[in-house]
Amino acid sequence: MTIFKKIAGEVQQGNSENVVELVKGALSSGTSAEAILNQGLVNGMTIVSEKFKNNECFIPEVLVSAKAMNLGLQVLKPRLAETNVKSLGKVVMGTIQGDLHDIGKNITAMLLRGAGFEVIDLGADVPIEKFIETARKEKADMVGMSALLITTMVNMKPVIEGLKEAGLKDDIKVIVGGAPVTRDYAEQIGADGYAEDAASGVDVAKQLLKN
Ligand code: B1M
Repeated sequence: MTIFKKIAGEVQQGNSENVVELVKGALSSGTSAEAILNQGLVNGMTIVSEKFKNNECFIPEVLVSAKAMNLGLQVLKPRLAETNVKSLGKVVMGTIQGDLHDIGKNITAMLLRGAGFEVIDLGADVPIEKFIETARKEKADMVGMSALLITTMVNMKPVIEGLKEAGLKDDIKVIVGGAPVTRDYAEQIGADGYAEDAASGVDVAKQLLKN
């Protein structure tokens, strides 16, 4: 079995310690950080994402795999910075103002990271202005908003309007999700993308940011 398959397998199993050891070993034997990332860590997480999408695994498994992948990524980070591996895009993400539900948002953020996006996670109950300010400051390619309450999903539209007023909307795509949000609603408020689950969120983000 190749080192990449081993790493991908340990990510799927959520064995953080083994992932870290294998990544360190691969680096010290001269394997490139980019190959370890894409063929090992990301491959493993992609399989977990697909299984999650098909109901073949559940939230706890996704969370442990994502944690294992993130720990492996921490080992690679200094090397990736040296080799300038290009991210798929910068996403500013959060649960909308008034809403404390962050489990779905966290999974989406983890899968986006796993797929190669840089994610700035603003957390939950994020004020409308904070999305806009951060998107501007960080020169984001995308803003991702999550809402779980019917009473808070209405706060997504002012973010999109605020991005327009700030002259940022032409350069920034907006993706929305969360249980009460629908494709129709996303269109109504002027979002560029909607995803009904976290794994589809990755597909939609890739689609929106492909050049
Ligand atoms: Co609350 N809650 N909750 N809650 N809670 C719901 C959402 C509710 C449906 C329960 C119910 O009544 N049956 C209901 C909302 C009703 C409505 O408006 N439609 C509700 C309510 C009413 C409330 C309170 C008002 C209760 C109260 O205090 N009276 C209160 C509100 C607090 C607030 O936010 N201001 C409240 C509080 C809480 C807890 C704090 C206790 C806790 C949240 C803990 C946390 O998140 N850290 C909680 C929980 C856990 C739930 C339920 C049980 C589970 C939500 C969840 O995490 N689902 C929920 C009932 C239910 O859904 N069965 C409920 C799992 C998660 C993986 O799914 O977040 O949908 P979800 O994410 C999915 C997709 O939607 C998508 O991908 C994810 C995975 O595939 N997705 C995205 C999500 N964001 C995305 C973003 C994307 C793309 C995809 O791109 C940007």
